[in-house]
Amino acid sequence: MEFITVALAGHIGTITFNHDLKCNCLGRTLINELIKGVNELVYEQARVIVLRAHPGAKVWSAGHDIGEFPRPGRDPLAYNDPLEQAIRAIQRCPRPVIAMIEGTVWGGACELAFVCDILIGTEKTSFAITPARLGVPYNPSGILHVLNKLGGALAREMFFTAQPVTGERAARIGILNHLVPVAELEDFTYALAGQIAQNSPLSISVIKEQLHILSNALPLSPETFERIQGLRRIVYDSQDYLEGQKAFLEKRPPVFKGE
Ligand code: LCV
Repeated sequence: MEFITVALAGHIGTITFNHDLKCNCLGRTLINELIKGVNELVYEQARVIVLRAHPGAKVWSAGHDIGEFPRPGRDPLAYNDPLEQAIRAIQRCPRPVIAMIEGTVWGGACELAFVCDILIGTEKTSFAITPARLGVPYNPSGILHVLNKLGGALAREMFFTAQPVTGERAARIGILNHLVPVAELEDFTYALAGQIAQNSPLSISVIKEQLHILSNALPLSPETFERIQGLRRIVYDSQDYLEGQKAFLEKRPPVFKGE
């Protein structure tokens, strides 16, 4: 595979992002390989999967590949978008996925990390939720994942400011399960993975699926869903939606006009 590596030691699988040149951004190729790697490890009887970047990585993942945003006027995070497929693959994986996070996490990569079962970080970890910086409306399932993880107050702050939350604060408010020194991150993560691997994989897979079903058991009327979609269309039909991506690719601050 080109943009990830997959390894299995005993019952502990590891998937490592391997696209440092592009800050491990979540493009179609990397995501297809990630999903394939998860399926391979489950087939090979992994009982827990660690999702990580290379040791010393400055960026764990820079989120959706901005160069792959869909054409203007198309839903930027539609159901079959590769990023959405990756998020569902992690949620539906019958094995616990531990996000071992050294480095910064941006945009949709925050959501990908948030749907992992356990998050372990260091003082070099940070999370920045960036749709507002790019002119993107995000999407209902993603907002629900963030709400479930952060609660309303912090979700609003992170969506509206698009500013990073440090690892220390992330641990204090419960985004991270554990904050450990960089030098201890690997040992700590794999020791915890070892504890999981000793337990019943069948019991864990059924408990994980129940947690997933119940955390998404929010009934939405068709009318409510249609209203949300109408609101999102206003944004991805806008000039601001184009400006966000254009500014990033031209390496300049965006100039949003609210239209
Ligand atoms: C493509 C990239 C990216 C990238 N895509 O290094 O949440 S939503 O709704 O917005 C969702 C749709 C989403 O996830 O959108 C993407 C959100 N991500 C971001 O806003 C982060 C964008 N990236 C950055 O702000 C910087 O790259 C960081 C802070 C991650 C790293 O900065 P640093 O100065 O260390 P560069 O910016 O120079 O990036 C190195 C290379 O990676 C590419 C970037 O274009 C550059 O490529 P070139 O060397 O060809 O110029 N890159 C980084 N992020 N998301 N490409």
